[in-house]
Amino acid sequence: MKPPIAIRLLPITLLLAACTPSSVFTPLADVDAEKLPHVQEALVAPPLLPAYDQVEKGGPHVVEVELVVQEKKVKISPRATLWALTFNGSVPAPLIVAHQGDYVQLHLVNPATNTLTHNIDLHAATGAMGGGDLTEVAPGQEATIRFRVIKPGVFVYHCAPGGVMTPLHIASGMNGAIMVLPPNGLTDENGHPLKYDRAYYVAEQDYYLPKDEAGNFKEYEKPSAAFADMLAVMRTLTPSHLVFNGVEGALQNDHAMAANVGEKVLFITASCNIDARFHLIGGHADLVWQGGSFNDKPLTNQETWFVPGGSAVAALYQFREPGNYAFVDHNLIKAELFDAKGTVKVSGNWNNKLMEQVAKPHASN
Ligand SMILES: [Cu+2]
Repeated sequence: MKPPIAIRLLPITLLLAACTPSSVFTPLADVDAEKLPHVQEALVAPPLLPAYDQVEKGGPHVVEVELVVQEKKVKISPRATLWALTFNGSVPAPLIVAHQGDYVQLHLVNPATNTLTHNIDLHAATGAMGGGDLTEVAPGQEATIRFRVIKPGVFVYHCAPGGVMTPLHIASGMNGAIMVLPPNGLTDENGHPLKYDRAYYVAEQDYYLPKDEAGNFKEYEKPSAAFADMLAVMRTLTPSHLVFNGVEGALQNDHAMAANVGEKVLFITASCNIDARFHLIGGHADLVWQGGSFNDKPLTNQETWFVPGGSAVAALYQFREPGNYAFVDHNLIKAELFDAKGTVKVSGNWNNKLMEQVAKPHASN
């Protein structure tokens, strides 16, 4: 006797279910945020990342982070000082790391010594204004939001007080990024688990500093005193400064990023406002998660990767040769006439099988 039709179709149904990829529209398993374990993540200044696990242990969690707004004068080049608006004192602001399905509980503090109202719009958060409306804090106030990170990838965050204040605050340094790893870590272009050896967060920053009649960059008594002049410069869409990680030379010489031959290095590259194109001179991006999504298969062997303003992109490279690698915006006018560049200092043994000097420079016959 034949089994009922429903039972005969069951194996096919199960097979189809197993083969159907989960959709971006499939909600994550429901959890009670009140009952999840909390972990405190101590944020650090870029290009470094806080301590975290690439593969989540016993998740999901509530990842607690604190951002304290600091309005402070920063010398961004030998001739220019800016009233930087910062989260935790650095430009860019710290990179936050969580895993898909976690909650991020963010405590935003605006000390009474500050002069302006600030908030935070997180591109990794879901809901109108990205948390901006829920976190608006005047000097002397603080607020906390908790949001679930439902999409894996890299995302920027920034201050967004509204109107022209938003680009003014972003172009004064008030932006950072979040990396939301898949719970089981990254996967390569073939879908295999991928571990990396170290990671750096590099962001391009555009500034619009006004000059006086003598051609010197102006200084102001407080941040808001600069805004009318800054807006006039911003209207030209021509930055006065373009730098990696906040100030000229932030990632060069003694501040170069370190790596060893053989290591796989993940670069979280970002630009909150202006389009950027990252290039590692003498290397490549073995893998690029273009657009920032870790759900998507990474592109392979990219020479230069594009980072549209208002986004972050992750790229991974395994260094095969030692040396000082220039890491640039390959609009080389931005790299060399401005300072949109850094250095990766790679230690190890040179491999002649990859490149060697066959004849030293000598006079031609
Ligand atoms: Cu702000």
